[in-house]
Amino acid sequence: QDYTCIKLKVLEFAPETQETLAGNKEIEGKKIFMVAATLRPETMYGQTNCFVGVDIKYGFYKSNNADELFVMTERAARNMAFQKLSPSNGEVVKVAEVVGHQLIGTQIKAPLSTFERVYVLPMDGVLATKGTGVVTSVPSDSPDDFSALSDLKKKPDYYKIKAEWVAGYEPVPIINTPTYGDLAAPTICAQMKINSQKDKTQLAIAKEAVYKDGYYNGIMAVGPYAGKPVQEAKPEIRKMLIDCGDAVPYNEPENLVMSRSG
Ligand code: ZZB
Repeated sequence: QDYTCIKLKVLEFAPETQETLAGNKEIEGKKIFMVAATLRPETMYGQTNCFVGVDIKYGFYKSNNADELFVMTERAARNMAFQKLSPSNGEVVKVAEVVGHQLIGTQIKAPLSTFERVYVLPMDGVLATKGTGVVTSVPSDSPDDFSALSDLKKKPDYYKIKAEWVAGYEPVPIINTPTYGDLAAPTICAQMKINSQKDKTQLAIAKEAVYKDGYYNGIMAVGPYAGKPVQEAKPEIRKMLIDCGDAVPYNEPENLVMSRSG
């Protein structure tokens, strides 16, 4: 899989992470990024939050830039070390570690997002075995993200989040599709009566449907490629993000990937 890893700059860590990092000299003065693997760089305009798994371990790793640390799974760090994304070839240097639940409530800056700051939130379906274990959320075009974000809005206490971390973060229309309009994920979730992120079978069908419609027939509704087909905009937006340092290319061998559909 040819992923684009989006660098979500940490503006302020949740208190539980701050406690773990306190006094850690390796952290001082560094820019720290939650690194999210995506196959849909053209959707980054619609980011409303970032998802992590509450029980997944996340390390803070030295990157190929001495000023920048990457937060992700150990597995991703090992892969990146052979893709020129660590201090030297094959070298993995972890300077801190937290468990996902400690990151919940962390504020980040998501490149291209219309929101100035977004929050790190919990999602059940985040796989430690795929990408970086950090998922950037685009509820307008991803049924998984829309259903998870909706669950959080309905039951903030149950998910141990503050209501203000999701309040006002509505799906942003970024891509027009012939079948599902400009809010494809909310539309298909309503049509299929998907009520929660636990509706896995239905969500897999919804994902496939909006992915195809968005990719083959979608027209960008925002950004410099507004009016252009998604297929045309996708590589351009990917390049733009990489060129300005907001993203890095990351490859994962197909046979090592476990997809949510199995
Ligand atoms: C932003 C985005 C916007 C995504 C969208 C999808 C969609 P696939 O095809 O199954 O390989 N993802 C990445 N890492 C993980 C993980 N560790 N656990 C769970 N989900 C993960 O799916 C690739 C997508 O799965 C990635 O692209 C990411 O979400 C998510 F509008 O990033 B995507 C219709 C899908 N739309």
